[in-house]
Amino acid sequence: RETTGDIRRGMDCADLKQAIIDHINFTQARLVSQATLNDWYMAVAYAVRDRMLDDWHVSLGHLRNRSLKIVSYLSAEFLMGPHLGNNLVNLGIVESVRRAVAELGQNLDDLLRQEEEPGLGNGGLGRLAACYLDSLATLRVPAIGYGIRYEFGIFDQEIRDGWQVEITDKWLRMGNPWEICRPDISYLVKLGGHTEQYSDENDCLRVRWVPGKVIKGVAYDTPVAGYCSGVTDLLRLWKSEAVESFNFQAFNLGDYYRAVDEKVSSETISKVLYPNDEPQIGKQLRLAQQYFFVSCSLQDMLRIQRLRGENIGDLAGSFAVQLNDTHPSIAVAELMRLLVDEQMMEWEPAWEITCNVMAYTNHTLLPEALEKWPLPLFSAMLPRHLEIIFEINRRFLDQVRSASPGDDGLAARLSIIDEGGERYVRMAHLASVGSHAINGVAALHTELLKETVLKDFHDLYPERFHNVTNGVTPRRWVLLSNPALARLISGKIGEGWVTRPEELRALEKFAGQPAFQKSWRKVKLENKSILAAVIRERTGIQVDPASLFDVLVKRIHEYKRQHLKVLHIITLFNRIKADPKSEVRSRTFIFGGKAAPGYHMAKLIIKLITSVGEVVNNDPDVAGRLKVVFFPDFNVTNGQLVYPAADLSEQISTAGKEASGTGNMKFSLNGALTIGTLDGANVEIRQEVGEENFFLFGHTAAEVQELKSRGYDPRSWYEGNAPLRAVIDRIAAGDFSPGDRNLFQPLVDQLLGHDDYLLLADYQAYMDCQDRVDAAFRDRDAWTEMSILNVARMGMFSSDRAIREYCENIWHAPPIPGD
Ligand code: 26R
Repeated sequence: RETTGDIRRGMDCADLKQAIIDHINFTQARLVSQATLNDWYMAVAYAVRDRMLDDWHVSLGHLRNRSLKIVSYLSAEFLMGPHLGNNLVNLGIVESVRRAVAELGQNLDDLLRQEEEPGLGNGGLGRLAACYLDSLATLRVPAIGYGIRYEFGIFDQEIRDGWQVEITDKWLRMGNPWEICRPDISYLVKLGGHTEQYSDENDCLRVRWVPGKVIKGVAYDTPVAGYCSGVTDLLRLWKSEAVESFNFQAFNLGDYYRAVDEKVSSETISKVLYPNDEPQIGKQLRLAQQYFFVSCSLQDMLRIQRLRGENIGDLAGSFAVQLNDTHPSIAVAELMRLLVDEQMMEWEPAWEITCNVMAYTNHTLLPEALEKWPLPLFSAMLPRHLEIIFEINRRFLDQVRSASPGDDGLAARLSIIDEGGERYVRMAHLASVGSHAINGVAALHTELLKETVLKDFHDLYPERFHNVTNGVTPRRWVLLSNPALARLISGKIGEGWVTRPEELRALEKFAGQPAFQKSWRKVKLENKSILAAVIRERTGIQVDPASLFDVLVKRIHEYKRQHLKVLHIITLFNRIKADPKSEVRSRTFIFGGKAAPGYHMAKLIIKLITSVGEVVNNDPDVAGRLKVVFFPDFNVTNGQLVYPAADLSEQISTAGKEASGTGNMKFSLNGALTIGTLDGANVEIRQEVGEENFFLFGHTAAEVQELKSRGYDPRSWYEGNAPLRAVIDRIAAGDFSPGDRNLFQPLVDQLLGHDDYLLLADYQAYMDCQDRVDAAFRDRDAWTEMSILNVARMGMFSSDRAIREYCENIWHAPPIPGD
């Protein structure tokens, strides 16, 4: 058929084909006959992007609509995952593009695999930001995600000799068809130097910041399409560059190489993502990154405010700024600086605006993860901000003291400055003082936040505290990643669940139906076969799709207790070795996740997993009944393969340690049953799906506290439990480390000496619970019914629900009317 001639917008198969060929010829500058797979991918990506632009322009136009509030989501991380598949889903053009591509002799799935995912995040926090952008656009809320365009994202993981090896993530190598560079949208950012006082024309005393260095931030924009919503929001990431003019002096003096050095050091700021899942370290560059993207973003908001024709004084009516953890919390001081030093506003109105604009989300209670910056480092880089923070703190502590006279302990505990020894700026305190709303990310986490880390703030400002339990987008995590399940569900109850997941409840009445159960199992088995093939290809390990797929994928951390899972595996191994004929059910244990490069214990845990796998997988007595797989390079792309193939989801962190978890939601939404502790969002998942459909074990957060306060002694748990002793002794004896029997000694020492995360105390409960899992899996119909009920009752964990709560309770941001 003829094309309609609309090569940029047309949705007919013929239009799409023409558009793709056009991009091969004129964007990739290739003849179709010479085009590589990457050329095809790029051409399809550009053709799809073209089709997002009309909506985008309309949506960007709404940023000027004074009756709409703009959500400004400030995050050092956005773990977006591959764009092409998601955009096809959200635009509703998967099938038409698949056909067009096929008629051009290409396979869409091959092209989808060609995309290198933008891994601009570590894990949960960055992926949450990505799910939230999807929901904001789907719910038609005007929003801008502001962050950093890292040239190198989270490292790629390879496994060599059972150890993790980090490889630089050169994701931009082949170009990025989804971003649009906006050289005209750029801001100057100052660093270092000193401050001076001066009198303005009204004889008012003011402060001027004379920087030691100035860099430039350039906007790179990526469209974020809502699911069939007509709204496309904006992800704006900043790249750091040298300011051309700044070092002209050096250049003129003939110091050409110094000028080039300047350029290199300026570009360093947005060069690489920090693997921040490790205890905070005094990394100067990281503070520079945070300040850099926050300053660009706030300057951009002030520009938009002017474009809207509104006063800077009304900023809080135009923007709701969400601080995704403390990483962007320097925004509190930076907005004060912009308002007071540059907009010449008085302190009090500036402070009122700042507090009304800002809101802060806390994502972790782990003390070692709470950001604090040594004063000398801070003042060397941000001298003016330190003065502003001192002033914020002075006024704040005056209030505290007048409310609780004489309580110096309280003032010291609340102070933004930690003065107990070496002095630090406590970023969580800065964020809490400067925000009108503070929230945790799951019910339990918010309660613990109020009782522990932010207790004094809660006593002071109880009305500021909210809970918003995390959510995940059912578009990427079901429609895109598990199309077979999506089809099965929609065939039964229609497609409304994609935006109204409470409709999944309608599945409940089919949960016991044999024919439906059979189709359900077939989908799961197909997903498992697909994963099995990939496992074979990437690890050489052959696994049986009929076995129970028992999956633990997440960042590697002691608190997440991947090694507790290893203790389980070795326990089963010991049962077999003690009696090769003993009945041990067939299971495939799948691990995945990255360890922070400097976190030695986490890396040793990976080595333990692969080493145990080496022994178990090849043991003649085991005879293939147990298989241990470490799936390398767990990321969004691989997650899309793994979650749909799981039978059992492992959520086994020490109670009180995992703020929420979001992988737990992805698994359950894809029909896996959960074995887990009462931690993070597990608590609410269990409530929703029903306790009879959830495998619970372990000490509660309160019991953990209690145990520790009474003086926890791991050795007594070890000595009192024979199977546990046998497991630990086997590791300590070097049974899994031939040639180096001391390899795992640090791990054994940690467990027997401190066991900070109470593995030994939870060991027996975990084993018993796993035995119940085995028994349950034997009854296939009952298991399938539980699986269906899990999916049917997971509606509340859609990120749409979470975003609605933020909009109503925290941002007061309505959707764009119409449609
Ligand atoms: C030191 C340490 C263990 C550490 C952990 C985590 C350091 C830094 C982090 C990053 C934090 C901020 C983070 O990513 N938190 C995760 O946020 C997710 C989204 O809210 C939660 O689901 C998850 O439970 C939490 O760990």
